[in-house]
Amino acid sequence: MKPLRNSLLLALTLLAPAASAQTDVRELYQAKCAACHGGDRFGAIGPALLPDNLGRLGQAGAEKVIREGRPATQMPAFGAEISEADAKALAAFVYSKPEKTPVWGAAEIMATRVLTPAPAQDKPSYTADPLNLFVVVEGGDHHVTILDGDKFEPIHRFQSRFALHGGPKFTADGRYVFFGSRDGWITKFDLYALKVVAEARAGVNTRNIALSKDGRHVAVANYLPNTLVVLSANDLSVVKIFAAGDARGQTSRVSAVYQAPDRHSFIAALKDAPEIWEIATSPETPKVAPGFASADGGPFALRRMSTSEPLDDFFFDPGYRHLIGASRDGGRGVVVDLASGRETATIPLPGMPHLGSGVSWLREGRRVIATPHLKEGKISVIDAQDWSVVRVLDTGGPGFFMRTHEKTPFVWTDSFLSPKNKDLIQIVDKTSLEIVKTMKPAPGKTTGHVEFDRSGRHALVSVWEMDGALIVYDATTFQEVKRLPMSKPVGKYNVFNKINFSEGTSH
Ligand code: DHE
Repeated sequence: MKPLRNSLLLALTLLAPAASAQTDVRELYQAKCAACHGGDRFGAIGPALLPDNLGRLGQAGAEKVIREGRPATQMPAFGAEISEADAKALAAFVYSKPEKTPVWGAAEIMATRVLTPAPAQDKPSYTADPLNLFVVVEGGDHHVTILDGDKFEPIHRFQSRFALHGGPKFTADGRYVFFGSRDGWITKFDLYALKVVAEARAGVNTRNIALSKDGRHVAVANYLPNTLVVLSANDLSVVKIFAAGDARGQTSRVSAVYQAPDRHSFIAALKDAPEIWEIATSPETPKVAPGFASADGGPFALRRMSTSEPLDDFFFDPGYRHLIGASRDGGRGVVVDLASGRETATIPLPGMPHLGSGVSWLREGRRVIATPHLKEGKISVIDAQDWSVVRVLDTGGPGFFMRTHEKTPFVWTDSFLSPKNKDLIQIVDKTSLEIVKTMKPAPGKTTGHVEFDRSGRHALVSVWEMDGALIVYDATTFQEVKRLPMSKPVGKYNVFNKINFSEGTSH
């Protein structure tokens, strides 16, 4: 927030009626919060204050932020100005359903668009290998660090939008990277010029983004409103907006969208309707995507695949022939053959699989996939030919992320969600499926999310705290090589591994 904004906020705050338990919560909101978060709670320079946007903060957490402020952000502490009862009332208010449904169509998106083109250059403005950069999302103070993946030295750091979520998406040449925030902001960043070149707000509550194989379009999955938005990757202008819902008219949130590179398509998960969407991104789509009827061809043609229940959180097998979706009750995975569009198998996956974090590798000549469980300390290893469960491994606790690389014999995982063992990193042998090493990189601190460098020789691990760190490990000896201080580095993404769709990382 600029100093002028701060003075404006301060003036509004001072002019506001003295807070008391009798204060109407709406008036209080308008006086204290609306300047930054928008009169309608849909967000402005501060994030949207709606239940879905606030995620896991919870009402008690929101009350604390109202009273104490949020470190390393522009959110001031209101504890000295308003009573405890008013802070509680405000927290309950921001967790209530909004009075009006947000209208966020092409006009609203285009009105937010800002273009800041970088000077033309055909080489990076640094000497580091541009394909071995790591893009590190630091959620603590909402920044992004660009890290040299050979020297493990930061070469640039910039402020991001509030609460980026999901993996950033890279153009095939590794030059541009796109970020999505939970508030719907899409940011295009030039990795040669090290500069944000375009931004637009594509939704009020957004899940994630995907880039088409030809690099020409960005798809945005939204919860609010119920839309899937296609933007031009060039200048983030609106190309198409799909109202999400099934063929019978049941409207739905879009819980995720992915690029299926082998099929030249986007594949989207509908949260509230038993349907999977496939969207053509090229005239080639019907030729390379079995099941996508040629009559469906044309830009952004939509193919609907009916499922027995809504599926969110997807994993694809290499080649994008099958999709594995997580059932809503979290007890099983459902395999959908993308050629026939039909469910062909179910996999018992109790303990809520986190398929988005799945990885895959060849084990004794057979392709396996592995996924952590969010509700128990287990990893399921599945045979991707017959969908049988090969092994269920016991880990130190429920984990969120897994990573491997074609050139390492190991898979790394965390116990991120375990109250007792949130500081554990465990390393699994890809052949024996035994845990070969358990480490505590920062005892007592939440530790997780691993990403390899392009060679597979180093693994980078996050200490997920405000005064956190990125720890570089030798991926063969498991010895620490370097520790870089970072502000809650929620995720890190290696350009080479991403643009080559490495089987060991997320896509
Ligand atoms: Fe995520 C990726 C869904 C909560 C951090 N998360 C994803 C993706 C999905 C997803 C579908 C894949 C999108 C992509 O990369 O394009 N996440 C969900 C949820 O449904 C869930 C459980 C509840 C929610 O509130 O949305 C959830 N996620 C979280 C968190 O609480 C995390 C730990 C902290 C945060 O920042 O919100 C979190 N999610 C991440 C990260 C990735 C991610 C860091 C990217 C992982 C990667 O390596 O690609």
